[in-house]
This record gives sequence, C-alpha cells and structure tokens, in this order.
Amino acid sequence: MLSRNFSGYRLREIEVGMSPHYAIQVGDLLGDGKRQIVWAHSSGKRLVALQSDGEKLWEASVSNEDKHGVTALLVADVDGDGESEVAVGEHPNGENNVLILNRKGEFKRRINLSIGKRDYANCAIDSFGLADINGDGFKELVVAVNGGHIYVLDKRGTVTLEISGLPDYFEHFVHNGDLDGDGKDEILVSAANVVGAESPSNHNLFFVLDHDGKVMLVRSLREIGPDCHVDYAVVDVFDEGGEPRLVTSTGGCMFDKEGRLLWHLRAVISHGQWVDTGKVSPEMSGKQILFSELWHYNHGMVLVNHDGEILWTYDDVTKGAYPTHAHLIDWDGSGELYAIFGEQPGREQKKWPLKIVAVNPEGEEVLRIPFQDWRVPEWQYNYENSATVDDVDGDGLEELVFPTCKGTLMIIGKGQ
Ligand SMILES: [Ca+2]
Ligand SMILES: [Ca+2]
Ligand SMILES: [Ca+2]
Ligand SMILES: [Ca+2]
Repeated sequence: MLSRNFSGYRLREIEVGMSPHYAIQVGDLLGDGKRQIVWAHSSGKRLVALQSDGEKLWEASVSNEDKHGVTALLVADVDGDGESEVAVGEHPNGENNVLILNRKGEFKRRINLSIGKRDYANCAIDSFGLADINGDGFKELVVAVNGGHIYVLDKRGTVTLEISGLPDYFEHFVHNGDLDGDGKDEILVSAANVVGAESPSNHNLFFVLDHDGKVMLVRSLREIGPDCHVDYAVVDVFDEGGEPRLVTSTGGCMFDKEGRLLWHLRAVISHGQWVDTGKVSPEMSGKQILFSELWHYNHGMVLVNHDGEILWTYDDVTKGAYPTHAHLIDWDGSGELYAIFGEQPGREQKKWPLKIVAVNPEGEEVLRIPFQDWRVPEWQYNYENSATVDDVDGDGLEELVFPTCKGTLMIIGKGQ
C-alpha cells in the first residue's frame, strides 16, 4: 500500500491484484461510521472485503464462472435486522441464486430462483436494485434475472413480486425510483431479445415497471438515444416544481411521469454512459445533472441544469484514453459539489500517463492528479472502471474510490 500526502489532496493506493470494474461496491458494511469496499474477482469466484485503509476484512469463495467481471453485487441491509449484508449473484451448475453473506463474509442465506438464461458473461443474475416496492419504508432487494424475469424479495428472502415475459437480456443494470410520487418505487431497466443492436428480430426497450409489476412506461431505445440499452437511469426531484423526473444516461434524456420527453442531449453527447445528480451550488436552481461517456465520447463530462441547458463541458481528455464514471463529490465541505473523474488506458499496450481531475461548479479544473496505468491483457474484461464517491473514512468529506486497470484501488480525498 502506498500513501502520499500532497497539498490539496491525499492519495492512498491499495494493491488488489485484480482490476474490479463493475463488480465493486462501496458500502456501510460494518456500521462503524466508515465505508467498506467489497469487490469480486473477474471470475466471480472470489469476493474480498476491505477497510478503506487497505486492511483486508475477509475473503469468500463463490461458485461462479463469470467471463466478464460483471457478477452482481450489493452491500445493503436486505433482511431488515439493522446490519448490512453482501448480496452476490451465484451460479453453481444449473442454478442461479442470490447468495447472502453477513458482514463477516459468512453464509447467511441462499435464495434459489427459477432458472434464467446465461448471458455472454455466463451470468443469469444480471443485477440487483434496492427499492421500496410496497411503500413501507424498507427497501426490498430487486433481482433482474436474464430470461426476462425480475424478482422482488422481502426481508425473509421470499419472492413477493415476480415479473416475467420481459425480453431475455437485461442491459446493463436495474435501477429504481418513485416516478409517479405514490410512495412506492418503480423498477427501471432496459432489455432486448439478444444482446446487441436493433434489428427486425430484436427490439431494445426501456421499461418503467410499477410496484405491482405492470408496465408503467415502455420506450424504444430509438426514442431515447443511440445505444442498445440505458446503462444508468435516475429518478429524482430536480426543480422547485417538486415533480419527480426520470433521467437516462443514454441520450441524456429527461422524462416526466407520463413518459413525455422534456428534453434530450442527443446533439451534445455521443450515447451517454453514466449520470450523477446533485445540488452543485447553493446559487443554482434545484439540482444539476452530470453526464459522462465511454466509447466514442464527445465530452469527458457535461453538466446541465434541470432544463437541459449546458452549464459546462470538460474536454481535456488524454488522447487515446477513455473517460470513466464521473461523479459529483463533496470535496471540501464548502456546500458546493465538484465534478470528479479519472481516465482509463486506451487499447494501446503501454504505460499511460493519465489523470484524475476535479472541476468546480463554474467548470474550471481545480485539481489534477497524475497517475500511470496500463492494461493487463489476461484480465477480462478490464474496461469500464467503476469509480465511486463516498465518505469512506467517516470524516464528513467524500473521497473518490477509483479502480485502476493495473490492479489497484486509489482512494483520493482532500488534503489537510
Ligand atoms: Ca441485515
Ligand atoms: Ca418496502
Ligand atoms: Ca411509484
Ligand atoms: Ca472522508
């Protein structure tokens, strides 16, 4: 482990011997006021929990043969006993299960679900969501299983809602939020009959499913943006009107609860991979929306207001490198949020001189952290690093948790 202190920022780099991309979660596992980091080896066979200072808490084995490093993972109190669990998608021979481990990494429960279909990553359990489906104040575990199934599990692990007949393959994640404001969360997910582009036999659809499993909204991806799926979707209240709105990363779209498209950014962003929302500055009206992109990106980051007007773009991305998931971060406790994002190596095999940057509400780069990164070819799939922002050390300010392709986690926060 390497620790450095600079004027302006602190950086801790933890060797993990693997590059976790989507199978990484930062969460309140121990209830100790800090955040822990749980990640799965790209095969999904090995699960590791770390304290944010690099101390290994535990390691667990899981029956998986994940080919793409997309094993579904969630840290949350899924059984309502006041302690967090780790939920993992588990795929022993011919089964697809939700494996629940306690905060020490010990077996707690296994929920065996009807057989779904394995995708190109060899995973049937696609992703987990957390949603208060019945409006009782507790967020149930939502499980998207390829084969067109979504299950909602109550505190006891009992299936309380099963939705079937959706297109077979979910891409990529299930999201949740209360779009119609009735106090019960909806399920947001995109799906298609095959993984890939629209064709006469394949229609890429995005669904908003009501608390009873009925389709509240469905839109063709052609009406959303140029992609096969919606990677991220957020439901939030963005302006003084108080009405919840739906924002999709793909196409940079905002919809109202009737599914009317209020605005989009299809002329500005290429396809839209990630989205984050927050109140960037007390002077700004309502909340702002930060989009970031990956392949064929137009901009590293785009910040817009709730009317879809561009406040700024960030474009100084290293040639040949790719952006990663940008976040809004409470960097210094000033009441303003910075936008923070890091770069990942391009396809060329070399040591890439890359950077992490923070941008203030006015769009000015206020921090630049240089680092080197490179790809390890035998690590599948080693793209799409899932950076996260949280107050990992419990000091009241947020840090960036940034996985590198070379096999480390960098934890970066404000310096003293
Ligand atoms: Ca619990
Ligand atoms: Ca509930
Ligand atoms: Ca609702
Ligand atoms: Ca902190």
